[in-house]
Amino acid sequence: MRQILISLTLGLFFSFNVIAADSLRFTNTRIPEAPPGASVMAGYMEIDNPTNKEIAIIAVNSTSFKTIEMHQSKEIDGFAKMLPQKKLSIPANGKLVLKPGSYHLMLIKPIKWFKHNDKVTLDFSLSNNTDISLDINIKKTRSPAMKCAAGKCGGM
Ligand SMILES: [Cu+2]
Repeated sequence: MRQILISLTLGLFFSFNVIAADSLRFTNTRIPEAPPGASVMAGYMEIDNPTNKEIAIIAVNSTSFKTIEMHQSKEIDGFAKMLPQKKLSIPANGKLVLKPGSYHLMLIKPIKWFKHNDKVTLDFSLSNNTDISLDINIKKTRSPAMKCAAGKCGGM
């Protein structure tokens, strides 16, 4: 009887651990290089949620930037606008793609000029009370650098 109890407890503990480790998965993470002196950079990535519960990103922080906002680019009355988001929700067993012209991270006021192959660390705070840190390399790209509409970046 005692042995059955122990294995039951272990079984529960083990499956709990598996669920806990099974959080958001980030792929194709990239931050395009911006010209020297640029006040903002953009972060793009694909985020998969392999769990059975919706998980939201509720904050993103980094020691490399003054502040990081979550934005959605949208065309409103013919003008491209960036709408600050309080959170980015990734549906259960679903996916959210951060890409130019859509959802993205707005990396505001880099502490220095980050150039090709420099690395920055982003810390994601999730709604399930976990944190995920990602190291992302700056990449020089051929696509034009993202501009803030009319000099406005979110609440700035
Ligand atoms: Cu933006």
